Amino acid sequence: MSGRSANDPQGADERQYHIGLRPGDVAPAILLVGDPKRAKRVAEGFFDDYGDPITEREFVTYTGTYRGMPMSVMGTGMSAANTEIAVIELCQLFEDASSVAIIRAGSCGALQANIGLGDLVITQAAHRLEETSLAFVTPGYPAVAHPEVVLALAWACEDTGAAHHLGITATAAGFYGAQGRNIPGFPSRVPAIEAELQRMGISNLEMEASTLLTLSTLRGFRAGAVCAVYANRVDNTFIADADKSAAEKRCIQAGLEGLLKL
Ligand code: R1P
Repeated sequence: MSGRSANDPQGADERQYHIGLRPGDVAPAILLVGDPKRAKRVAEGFFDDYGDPITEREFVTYTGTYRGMPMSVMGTGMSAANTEIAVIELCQLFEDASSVAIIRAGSCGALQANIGLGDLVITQAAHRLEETSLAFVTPGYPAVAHPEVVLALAWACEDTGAAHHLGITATAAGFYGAQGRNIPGFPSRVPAIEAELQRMGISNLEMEASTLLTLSTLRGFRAGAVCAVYANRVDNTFIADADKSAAEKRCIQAGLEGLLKL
């Protein structure tokens, strides 16, 4: 036997099993992004300096400084399940969870006509349509962004002039069926979900925020999310490639400036 625990299978060197990180490898100010290549773009395009990336499976982490403040960026890959692993293992790296702040800088689809392609949506709370958080809390449990993170992100957007909206984010369990997308041969069982969410006043739809926010409340760290709008589900439009990179940059900058203000 290895002496390792099945419940928490970190290595003897204290390296977390899936994310490959040890205490001291990451700063307590963390930007989470879905796309691992976005993590690279954050380090290369925004950090003052940074060390070699640490990679394990699909998780990739860079640690450096942003405008003099130690920060890390982790690419988690997509989904609530990946977010659960990333957040729980990241929390094992810190003795005092209250010192940790995590902001997700993601992409999303807008559910309201007044939210334009390339705008940013700052999550105030999330509607939990994923199942990962149900393993921790009951269906009615609120997934709420920390108010200091919401204010920091809104302030960051004001500072940088990024068009932004505050609202409720729905977090789905998948990209196609769970978000009502009908692909030939793969009919969604919930084809009207975007119209229903729109009627409920929900701003945007993505796949990670509610898991992050639920776990943040449980563990006691500050968390929030800001997403760039790549699609609008009301008029069925998708951002042009030429505009996508600029929208991603605005989102990353909002997230990093938000962390700076916390
Ligand atoms: C789907 O294309 C992915 O993009 C969105 C969704 O939440 C999902 O992860 O976020 P990211 O761009 O951060 O990955």
